Amino acid sequence: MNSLHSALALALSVAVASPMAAQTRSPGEFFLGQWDADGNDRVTFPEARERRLAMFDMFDQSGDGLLDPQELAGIDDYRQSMREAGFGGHGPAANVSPSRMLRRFDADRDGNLSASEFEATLKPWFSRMDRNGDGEITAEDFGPRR
Ligand SMILES: [Ca+2]
Ligand SMILES: [Ca+2]
Ligand SMILES: [Ca+2]
Repeated sequence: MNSLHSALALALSVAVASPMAAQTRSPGEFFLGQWDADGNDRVTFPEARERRLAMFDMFDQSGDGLLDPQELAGIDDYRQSMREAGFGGHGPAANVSPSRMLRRFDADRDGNLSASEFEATLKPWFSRMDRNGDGEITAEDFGPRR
C-alpha cells in the first residue's frame, strides 16, 4: 500500500460517504477543508506551500526527489478521481496535463519536475485561486464571479 493509493482510497471513501454533501456545501468549503491547515477559514501562501510540498512527497513514488512523467500522470489520475467524486478541478494542477506541466515548469529541461520546479507551479496557481487578490484563499474567492 503506497501513499498514492491510500490518498486515492481516501478520496473515494469520502465520495462514497457523502455524495450529496459535496453538492450542497458552500463553494470552497471542500477546498478549505483540504488546504486550511490551522482551520481559520483562510488558506495562506505558507499553508498552500506546505501542503503542496507534502503532495510532492506523496506523488514522488520512487522517492528520488523528482517527479517523472509517470508520477505526474499519477497527479492527473488523482485529480480525475477527485473530479469524478464531484469535487471540481481545484487539485494541484487543475486542467494541466503532465506534458503541459513539464513544458511549462521543467526549468532545467531534464524531463522531471524537482521539488523547487514543482513549487514554482504554486504561485500562478495561488494567485488564480485568490481571485480578490488579498493574498489568502477564503470562501470569498469561490462562488460566482463578480
Ligand atoms: Ca489557515
Ligand atoms: Ca527538471
Ligand atoms: Ca482572497
